[in-house]
This record gives sequence, C-alpha cells and structure tokens, in this order.
Amino acid sequence: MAEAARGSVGASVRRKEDRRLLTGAGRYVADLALPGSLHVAFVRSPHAHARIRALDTAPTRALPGVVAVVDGAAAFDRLGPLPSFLWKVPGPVIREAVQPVVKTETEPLMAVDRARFAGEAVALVLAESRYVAEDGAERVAVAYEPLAAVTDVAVARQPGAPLVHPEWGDNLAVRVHVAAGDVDGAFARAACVVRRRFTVQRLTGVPLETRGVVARPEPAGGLTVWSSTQTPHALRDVIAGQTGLDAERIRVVAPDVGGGFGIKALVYPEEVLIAWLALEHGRPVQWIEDRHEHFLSAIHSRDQEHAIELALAADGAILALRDHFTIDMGAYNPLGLVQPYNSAAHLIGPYRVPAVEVEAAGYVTNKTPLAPYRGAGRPEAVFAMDRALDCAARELGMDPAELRRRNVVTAAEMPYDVGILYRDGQPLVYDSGDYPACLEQALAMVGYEAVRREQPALRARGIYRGVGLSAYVEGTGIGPFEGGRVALDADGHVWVYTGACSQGQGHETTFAQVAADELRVGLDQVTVVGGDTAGIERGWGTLASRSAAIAGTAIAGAAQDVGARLRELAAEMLEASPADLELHAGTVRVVGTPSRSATFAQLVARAGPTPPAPLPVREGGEDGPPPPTPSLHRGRGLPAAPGVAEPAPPFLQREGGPGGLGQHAPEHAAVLEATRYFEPPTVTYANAVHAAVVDVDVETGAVRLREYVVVHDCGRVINPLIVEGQVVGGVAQGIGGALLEELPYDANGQLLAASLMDYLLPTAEEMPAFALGHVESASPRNPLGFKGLGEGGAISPPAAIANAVEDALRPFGVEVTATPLSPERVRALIDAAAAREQAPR
Ligand code: MCN
Repeated sequence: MAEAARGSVGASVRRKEDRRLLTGAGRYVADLALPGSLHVAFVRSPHAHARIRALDTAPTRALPGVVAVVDGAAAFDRLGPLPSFLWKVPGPVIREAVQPVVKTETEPLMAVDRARFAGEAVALVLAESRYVAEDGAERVAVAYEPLAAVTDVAVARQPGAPLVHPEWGDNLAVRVHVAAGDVDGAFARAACVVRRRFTVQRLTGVPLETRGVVARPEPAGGLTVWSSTQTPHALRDVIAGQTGLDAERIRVVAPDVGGGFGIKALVYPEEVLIAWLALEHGRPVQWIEDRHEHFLSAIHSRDQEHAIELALAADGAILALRDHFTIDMGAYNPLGLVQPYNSAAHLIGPYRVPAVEVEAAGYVTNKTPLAPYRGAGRPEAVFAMDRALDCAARELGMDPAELRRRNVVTAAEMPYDVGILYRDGQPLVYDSGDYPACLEQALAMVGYEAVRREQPALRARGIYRGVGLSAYVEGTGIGPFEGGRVALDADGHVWVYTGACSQGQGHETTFAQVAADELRVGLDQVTVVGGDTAGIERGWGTLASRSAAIAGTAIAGAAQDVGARLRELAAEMLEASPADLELHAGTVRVVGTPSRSATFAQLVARAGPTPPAPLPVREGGEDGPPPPTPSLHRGRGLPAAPGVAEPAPPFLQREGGPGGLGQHAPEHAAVLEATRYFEPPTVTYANAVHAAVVDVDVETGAVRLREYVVVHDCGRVINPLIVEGQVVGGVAQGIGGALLEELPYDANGQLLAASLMDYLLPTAEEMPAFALGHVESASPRNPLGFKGLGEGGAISPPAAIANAVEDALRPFGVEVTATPLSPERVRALIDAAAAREQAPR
C-alpha cells in the first residue's frame, strides 16, 4: 500500500484557511464593493403588533439619491409570500406516526397590513448610498394603529388572547406528541417521582459578521448573489421561485462567512428582496445588516418551558419520563417541527428510559421569529433532563454521578433502540458509542471525587464550590443529501466543491484531508471551495452538524472515483494492470517499481471523454426533496450557469493567494472529475459528557467557572485540532447561555437587549480552564465512520453549570430552575431559599 499522505484523516493539521482569515485577508460580503452599487435600508416596525393604516413615501422619494421605495404591499404583489422552508412540513412517516399540528402562515417578505413584531420590515429604501438610504428610511411616515401585543406563552395560549395570525383562530403554531412504553404504569409503581418546571431563556447567536447580501445582474439576464448564508443552494432556489428567474441562471456564493451558528441557515426576506431589486433596477444592490437590526430581525432561539416528570425505582433506575413543554415561537415559525421535535427526540439522551411521553407545543407571540441556533432544541431538552436527574438524585439520597452511572446505556447495548422516531422519520436507534466510558473519563478528568471530598472544608471557609454534570446524545449528519465534486486541473491540482460551506468550521482543511487521503496527495495539492452554487449543482448547506458525515462522505466517494479513473489512465500509459498501481504523492506508480510512474498532470492530459459509470444513490428520503440524480460533470471548467458571467472581483486561489469573493473555478479548466451525492440512511448519534466546577460568591451571586471538562465522541475524527476548537467554541456559547445571555421583552413587546451594551456575550474573562477527552466510536452509518460535533459543545453547558451552581449552594437548599444564572438571579435564589427556610411550616 502507498504510505498515507501527511495531513490525512486523523491528523491535527493546522487550518489551511487561517493564514487568510487571521491576517485580515478574508473577504466577506461587506468587502465586495461593486461599482455602481445601490444600497438598501429597511424601515422596521417600532411596534410589536400594529395595523399599518398608511405609508407616506413622498418625502423619501423627494430626497436626492433615492432610487425607489418599496412597501410590503408592493413587494407582496410582485413576489408573493416567503415560501415554506425546507423541513417546515413533516414527512409522511412523521405525519402518520405522531400526527403533529404544523400551521403554515403566509409570511410576507415585508409586513403588508399588520406588523407582528418590533423590527419587522415594513418598507425598504433603495438609494445611491447607504447614507441616503438610511436618511430616506427615516422619512417614511408610517401610520400605525398599535394593537395589543401578546408577549408570552402563558397569555398566548389563553382563549381570547390577542391573535398573531387571526386567520388561525388561536396562537398554537405547532404541536407534537411522541410516546413509547407504559408511562402511566411506570409512574404508578415508581419509588420516587420528581416533578419540576424548568425554563430556558430566549437568546440568539451573535456572529462576528452580521447578515449581508449583494446581488448583481449579469449581462445575459442572469444574477449573481453573494450572501452571508449557510445555505446557498436553498437561497438560489427560493430566489428562483420568488422572482421567476430560472435557477440555472442564478449563482449564489457564500464567500468567507464570519460565523452563522444556525442564524444564517434560513432564507431571509432581505435576501430575496435584494436579489429582486438587482434584477428590477439592472444594477448591483447591497444590504449589510447592522448589529441592532441583527438583534431585532435575525432569528432568536431557545425560549422553552418544561414541565418534566421522572419516575424512578428505589435503586435509581429510571422507569419513565414525561415532559410537556412549550416554545415561544415569536411571530412566525419558519422551520415548523424542527425545534420542538429536536427537543422531544433528545430528552432521553444517553439514559435507559423504558417509557416516555413528550408533548411539545409552540405558540406564536409578537416577538422576533424563533428557529434553531447551535444545538437546535437539544440544550433545552438536556437542561430539563439533567436538572431533573440531579433533583431525583437528591430525593433518592444518591450522588448525581452514581445516578447517571446506573442509567447510561452501555456499549454492549448498541445499537440501542430508543423506541421512538427521529425527525427524519427513521427509528431512533443509537448506532454506536460508549457512554459509560465517557462518563468515567469525565469524572476522572474533573477530579469529581476530590471536589466532593474538599467541599465540607471549603464551605467551612466560606468557599461554595460545586461540581455539575450533563450528558447528551445528538443526532448529527441529517440528510437528505450533500454532494462532493472533485476535479483535477491541468496541473494535477485537486479542487473540491461541495454544497456545505464553512462559517468558521475549517472545511477547507478537513475536506482537503479527506480528499488528500483518498488521492494520496499532500494537503497543499487540494483546494476546497464550499458554498458556490456554480461549483456543484445541488446542495443542502452547513447546519445540523452534518457536513463531516454527509459532505465528507460524498467528497471521499468522488475522490475515490477520480482515483479509479487515474489508475485506468495510468494503466494504459504505463502498460500495467490497474491492480498493480498505487497513488503516491500526486503520481500513479507501479507497486514495487516506483520509477514507472505518471504524474496527475500527465494523466489529466491523457484524460478522454469517457465518463465513469454512474454512481448508486439510495432511493427515498423522508423529509427532503426527491433524491438528486447522480451527476458527473465532464468537460472543461465549471458548469457555469447560462447567462452568468464570471464575476470580476478577486477570487479564491490556492493557498497563499489572496482570499476572495466569488470562489472561483480553477485557473486551468478541469478535465477529470467526479461528483457524488451521499444520502445517509438516517442520522448518526454523537455524544458527550460535560463536567463543570464552579465557585459561587454567596454575597454577590457571582458564579466563577473554575474548570470545564468535555469528553466527547464524534466517531472517527478527521482533525482533532479542529474538533477541539469546535468543542471549545461551542462551550463558550453554552457558557453565555448559562450565565449571561438573554433577550428579555417588556409587556409591550419591546426587546430590552438589542445591542451589545445590553446583551452580554462571554469573553475570555469568563472562560475557565478546559480539558477535553476523546472517545472514538466509528459510526456504521457512513463508510468513514464520521459523526458530527459542530453543535455539541453548546448543548450541555447550561445544564452542567446549573447543576454545579446548585451543588455549590446545597447548604442553602437552592434549586435552579432557569438560566441565565446572573448574579442577580443567584442572589434571588439564595434569598428565596432562606425565606422558605424561615417560613413557618
Ligand atoms: N470534524 C472532524 N471530525 C469529525 C466531525 C467533524 O474533524 N468526526 C470537523 C468537520 O470536518 C468540520 C468541523 O469539525 O470541519 C465541524 O463539523 P460538523 O460537526 O460536521 O459540523 P458542520 O461542519 O456541518 O458545521 C455546522 C455546525 C453547526 S450546526 C453550527 S450551529 C456551528 C458549528 O458547526 N456553527 C459554527 N460550528 C461553528 N463554528 C464556527 N466557527 N462558526 C459557526 O457559525
């Protein structure tokens, strides 16, 4: 066998993209200054709920430099409502099995006669500069008739509550009921029953780069759109559907993107409107979101309230779990079942739960719409479950670690059938993993026993130290598909195109590792281009921790095909049998006679027109569109969309070159390439155990994180360094959710934290000492054994930290029911516990 190339799968190589990104050479949408651009500013509703009586745009139109003013009604007449998004409508299996309620509203691109949340766009101003556009937006006089706003679920669910979508008759947006086993029987015979309510606050992802979109009409009637998006192919298709322009004439590029975290996984009205304006006015048009707009109009997340019940036997064995939870969906529910079903399906986690019943109900309110943010329903579920377990441990007089030890599914039980369906309609069966090993390793790494031993002495000195645990299992790598296209240029350089696109996850490195491994080349011989619809015909995007498992697999397959073709060509050229050939460092050589070899470049020059055999693709797919046709692009260069001219701005080149927008075809046309789409049979289940050690200052309520341990399993690891970065980044966001971040509203539906002055993000100051441990259980659900982990770090911190805080405050009898654990809230918990203690019984 050929020796493995340096930088192959499993190696902690440094990120190829970092030279560009860390030296300021990254190019983001806002860097794209196209000559002749027009600029957009949006007029946004100051009211949470209001009828729009009239709009006077004359003063704006009179302003020099204003090109057009478009209100919601005009946009609706021309473009119709925003279409239902991917996954909004559950697939047939889920529909039949759990009969969910999923109401679809007509979401206009801008409010037409009614504004449903403060920050909803009601009009836009197109002008020669951003300054003029902003001035013009201020002059649009909107006659609002304020309506009663519904700002919390407790009100929204009452009969007679103000209606966000009057045509529905109530505010229920989505409901799902998932059950397995004899829940009532288990509760009837339980030795211990725990019933608690837990709240996870509304918060959001705050990427360094806000949203932004630039659209340019092309001479022959096409359109190029650059957007800070996680889903360029979906955006292309929505723009096509809304504007009537053929999808083949639209090229969407996600250039360097400065963080997405799920917030940029949706197609937003602004993206469609900018694309349409460019077509209408025949000039490039751009809009860059400001931070205030981001807080008001990009999606929010979490915002769940759980009423959870656990039934346990005297020895601590979990007998049943019941949870009824609500979600405050805000004004629209763009992703239907995703959030509620994800929470429902992830409650059980790594624990053996023989009977389960979950009901999730999402209600619309006059707040910013809600959709997945890193973790997508899992942090909420894990918070409810791991908090309930700690409460149960206390009632049973058992240590929380011991209770978990008794309930985690063992490696011998894999594959483990949870007994319900996953969101993709497939049975929820854990594919592999060693949960006890992760738990024991985490306990050892955090020095669990030592913390326990030291607690009494520390408390005697006024130091309230606590240790908290949380564990999750996460369905990662959801379908329906992702593609990889691998092409060699005339120099033998390897170009990889995929519908997955990085917002900071390091795809340019990890996917290069995958392709380099298959083709036995060095990493510098591979360039990865994600997020360009001209690079690969179909794509789903980067979300749901899916890229390694799905795109990685597709890329490996396409690289194998290219490798096979190279061997065929070399066999002819070297007059050898393909079986006697091996790939080695950019050549194909005869095994045992390395002097008989051909370089990739020589073989590319010989490549004939015969396409490789079509590749098998699994049929069906529960929730997605019809499976993609296996496609093998042949011929010279990228399949440029008809009518789409190559963009003029600087382009991504091989390493060392300038970064660029409009990631671009290789300089030399590709003549040897293959494309594969991978459709997974279902998700693969990653898992982790988190442990936090905190000190709580009982005078001020301040929580100081001393130590944070994560032992995780994401299957076979492509790049341990990147994986660690992903985990630590996720934990940082989780710490924000546990201690700092919150989007409170007042009773009128005004967001009270709509700037970075009010919305507290974690900084280096809050970061504890980290220790990470890896356990690798390859997934049997894709050939390379990958599982996802991009979200994982963010899932468990609120639960682990809340458990640690409660543990620290044990002498006070405090019970933590909500996050964030701000000093104020911690003090209030201590005071409330003291008041309870003093109250006559
Ligand atoms: N990886 C690996 N080995 C594995 C699994 C993953 O080396 N066994 C690598 C992957 O190749 C990839 C990274 O780790 O480079 C994350 O992989 P994966 O778990 O497949 O997740 P995605 O690439 O699909 O990224 C999405 C995920 C999500 S859903 C959110 S939200 C999130 C996240 O990634 N948003 C992020 N991580 C983020 N990181 C940054 N910097 N910015 C964001 O917006």
